[in-house]
Amino acid sequence: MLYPKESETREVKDLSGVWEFRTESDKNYILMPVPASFNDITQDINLRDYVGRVYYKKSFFIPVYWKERNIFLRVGAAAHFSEVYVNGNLVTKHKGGFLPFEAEISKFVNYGQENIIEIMVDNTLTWDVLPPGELKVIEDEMHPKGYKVLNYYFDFFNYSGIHRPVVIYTTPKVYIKDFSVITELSNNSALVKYSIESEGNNFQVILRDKDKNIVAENFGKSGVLEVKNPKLWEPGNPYLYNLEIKLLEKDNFDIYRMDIGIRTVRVEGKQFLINEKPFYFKGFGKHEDSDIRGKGLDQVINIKDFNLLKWIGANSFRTSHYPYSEEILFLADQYGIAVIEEAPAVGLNLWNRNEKVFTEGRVDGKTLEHHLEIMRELIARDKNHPSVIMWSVANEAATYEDGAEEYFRRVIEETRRLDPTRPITIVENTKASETKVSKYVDVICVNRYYSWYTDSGDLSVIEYQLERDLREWYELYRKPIILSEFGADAISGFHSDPPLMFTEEYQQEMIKRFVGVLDRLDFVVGEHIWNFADFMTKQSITRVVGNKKGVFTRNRQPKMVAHFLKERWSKLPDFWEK
Ligand code: BDP
Repeated sequence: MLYPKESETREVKDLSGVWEFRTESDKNYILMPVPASFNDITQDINLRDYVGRVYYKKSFFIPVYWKERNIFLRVGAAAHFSEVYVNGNLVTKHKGGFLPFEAEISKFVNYGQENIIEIMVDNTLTWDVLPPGELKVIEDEMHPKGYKVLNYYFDFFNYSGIHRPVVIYTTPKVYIKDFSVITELSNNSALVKYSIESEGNNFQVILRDKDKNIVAENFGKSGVLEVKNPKLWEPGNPYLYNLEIKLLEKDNFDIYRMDIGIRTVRVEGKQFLINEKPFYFKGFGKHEDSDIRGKGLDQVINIKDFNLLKWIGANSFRTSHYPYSEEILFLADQYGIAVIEEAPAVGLNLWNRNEKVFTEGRVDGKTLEHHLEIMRELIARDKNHPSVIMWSVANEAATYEDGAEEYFRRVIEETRRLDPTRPITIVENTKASETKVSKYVDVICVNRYYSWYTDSGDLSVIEYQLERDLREWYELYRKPIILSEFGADAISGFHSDPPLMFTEEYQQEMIKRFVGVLDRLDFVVGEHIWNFADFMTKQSITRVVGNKKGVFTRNRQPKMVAHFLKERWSKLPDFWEK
């Protein structure tokens, strides 16, 4: 699926801005920004914690000359179920809150007149959407009749609404629907293998370098571009070429351009190789989360975040726990930050060994169908980004359950079929001996919270427990390991010596001890700290206005440990033979 981009043959009308908005039971509309989560925009607690359907509405105009074109309406993401109406006609529906969807609306619009778009968004979580949840009616003497709660088992606030831009774009009648590139290296040249999806037949494909010089050209619907002495894309040194695709048909002349990178990724033995060099992941699990905006796209925050990643010496992050916006991936391509891209499969765990998750009525065949569909949509959206170097199919699922094995075998197999070029991982928090799934993946990602959730407050256990644990993983699977989460809540401004939990000293000391172990283990190929910044969660007795494991505050200011990491990561190269 192509990102909507302007060219000589395509126009894009961005409907971002102020929309009208109401909840299902409310007749009156209020003003609401798009993109943004609706939760933190007003002073109304009922809207902040609202569960159910909301309606967004806006008017727009379509010029008469667009009659000669195809007109598409595209929603970048809306959480979690959506229906889109144009002038009262249902034009598309979508399930899942973190991927785009679109519809051709040419036959529903009034040319040269006003049009109305309405988007219904429902944020109720069920067991057949990812991430899952369930609306429970509580029937006991402590609660009034009909009292409901939305239960979900993931640790971030269920921000809702239209989170990414809504755009209208045009194409010629016959047009470039999609394309994919795969890059390979041999000696001093690179092969850029491309294939185009279109009803047209005559194409010209041109690859240009940064100075706009043509470096390769071809004419087929699929083919190979050979680049002599290629400049490679890699973390820290992200060279981008521009790929221009032209559909050369008289009435359907179409042009689409995208910056692409030439690079290879593969796993061998203990190593994660980018361009055949052993890469070491330094970075974070992140969130799309910021004050007031919630999960709404904001390029101010996004560019600040990339500047902070560069400042601290990080070279990668994981899109924990869902696919991030396309805008973020374009920035990752440009800044040279490697991305582990994760499916929104989080909360597939009830944290109670007596309650099965992979069972009929919870994570079952319907969930699997949706998960497979999400992998298809995700790979279709992001296959051409050089920054995306691995897929993560889930975070902390109950992979010790019998039902998890067949479920994830299917998800991983489908992911590999769709994209044989990128390694696959699943992020685990089980014991090495208990998971039934890690044998199917290429890289082991493990989350660990020694001295935090277990032996709380006792930093002295870390070295012993972590080393034993990671060695066991390696012994059993012989695959490279990334410590994909570790960290402690630290409330900015809380200090104590000796270090006590929730202080900046404790967070720093914990992280220091963890990375000390990683340095001794040659099969560990990366360290991702949980989390880049403080973020909002649902309210609970273990969360102090959200999760405070950020190395930066929610307002993107450094805590003490940020300076330690900056120092450490500036000395640790991106590529090294451990
Ligand atoms: C891990 C989860 C992450 C949480 C983190 C924590 O993967 O989403 O926010 O723990 O508890 O289990 O801080």
